[in-house]
Amino acid sequence: MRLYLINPSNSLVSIVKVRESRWNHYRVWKPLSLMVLAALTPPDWDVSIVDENLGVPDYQAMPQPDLVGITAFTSQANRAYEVAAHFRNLGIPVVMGGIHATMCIDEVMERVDSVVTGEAESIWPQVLEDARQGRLRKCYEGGLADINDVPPARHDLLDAGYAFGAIQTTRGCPLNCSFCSVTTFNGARYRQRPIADVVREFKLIREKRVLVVDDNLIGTRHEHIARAKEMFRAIAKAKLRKQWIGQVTINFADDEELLALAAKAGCRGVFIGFESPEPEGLLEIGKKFNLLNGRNFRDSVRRIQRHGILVVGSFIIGLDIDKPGIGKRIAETAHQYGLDNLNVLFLTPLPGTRLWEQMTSQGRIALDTFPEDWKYYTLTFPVAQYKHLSPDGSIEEMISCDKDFYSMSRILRRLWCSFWRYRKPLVNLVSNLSYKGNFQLNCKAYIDFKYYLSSRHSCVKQS
Ligand code: B12
Ligand code: SF4
Repeated sequence: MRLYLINPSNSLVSIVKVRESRWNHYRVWKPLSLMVLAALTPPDWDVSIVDENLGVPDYQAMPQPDLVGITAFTSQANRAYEVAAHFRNLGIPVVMGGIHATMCIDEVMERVDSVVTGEAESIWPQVLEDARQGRLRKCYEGGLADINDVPPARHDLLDAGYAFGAIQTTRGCPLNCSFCSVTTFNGARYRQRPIADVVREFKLIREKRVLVVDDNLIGTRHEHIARAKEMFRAIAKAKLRKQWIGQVTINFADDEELLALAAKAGCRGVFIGFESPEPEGLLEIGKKFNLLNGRNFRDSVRRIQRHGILVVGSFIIGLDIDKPGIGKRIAETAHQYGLDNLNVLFLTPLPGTRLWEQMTSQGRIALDTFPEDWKYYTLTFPVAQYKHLSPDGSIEEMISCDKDFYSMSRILRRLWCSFWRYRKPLVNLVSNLSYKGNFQLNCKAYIDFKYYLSSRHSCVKQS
């Protein structure tokens, strides 16, 4: 039995455009979901993973599979349906799972043979057996997996074309920020994989650099942090010689021992959601956590950097409190905090989130022709109606923010600081150039997006 596991592309996502900006080579990440699914697949299946981010293959020329499994974030849903239609026309059954299939079951069910919701560990072998017997059910519910059942991913299946390997050590997040799907999808309980499993899996990764995909690698409570320390000790002891980056909450900065252990274990960069320069903004999206203990963000960022760890900060444009000028304000705040990189996104109501409920009930979803419009749900387009910012206005804010933070003079200043602080100017240069390159790609995409918006409006007026 031959199985294809497919990660669909979205040409509007700039970070996978390697030809247009070669720095993106460092930002095309492996689809870990499919590597885990492959690991859950019995050995008598011949499994191939197709990552369309590396190029769309000629499916016609490939041997016909017996089953196709597709994963999709919401932004990939359109392409997922195109791929599904291609194989279904050939009479090959298609199963779709992942975050979009879980949040939009009815839409997906109309376009594939079978939908798998939630985490797949407990249910995937059953799906395969049913497919083998030709009795696939319309829907399977995976729910939340027992974290001990997460197998080491099949790192051998995608072993070329990526600068980074990928691994997951925890699932779930208790914070439930209004715009984020993680708490709904992976649950509020923070589940940690056994440390021995993590170390064993790390050893299977061939790449020297690794993305730890956890939404919050260290967790929020005392016992979470204790486990993170234990894991970092074990990774350091195993002498894996990997350099890795991960996502954490700002409390990472509060514990010198934690920082030292992370650095010793190979941590070279962290991604932190600051979300808004204003306390009112954090309250609006339900991220009070960042406000605890009257934190000084600049000091927190410095403490992390002192351990040779780069800090990438994420902010959102489009909150109800955001007024014209927010772009410059974010750039200035990021500069004051001393961030190495800044990643700014538009507030986007993703299906299944509290924000989605709120904006739907207020009639504020601007791009609502689904499934076509899902391709704009990349967080890089203003898809909702923002309180004080028009679509054009919000794009202008984004441009002014990026222009300011990624001006050559600011980049050179950051390089200089990074040289003096932790002797890593090269990593800093690559990441800054990658963001700068994507800013230029995004500007082109905004022009097409504005054209799309105006043609939609004229269609609405005519009808
Ligand atoms: C790593 C990551 C990325 C990587 C992607 C790597 C890759 N190629 O997959 C990068 C950084 C590139 C990325 C980009 C984006 N991401 Co992202 N990302 C994540 C993150 C943190 C982890 C995903 C992961 O690897 N998990 C580990 C695997 C093992 O779990 P899993 O993917 O859930 O897979 C399990 C199940 O879902 C299921 N499953 C999955 N697929 C399939 C398929 C079949 C057939 C079956 C049966 C089962 C199944 O089985 C798996 C095992 O249990 C998630 C958060 C999260 N917790 O999921 C956000 C998340 C998926 N990202 C999100 C978003 C919004 C984006 C972006 C649109 C915007 C952005 N800038 O962040 C872009 C879009 C990229 C695109 N191509 O369109 C949202 C998606 C919400 C949604 N409704 O779409 C999430 C949920 C975070 C959030 N804030 O809500 N992301
Ligand atoms: S944004 Fe981060 S902290 Fe907030 S719910 Fe999502 S994963 Fe948790």
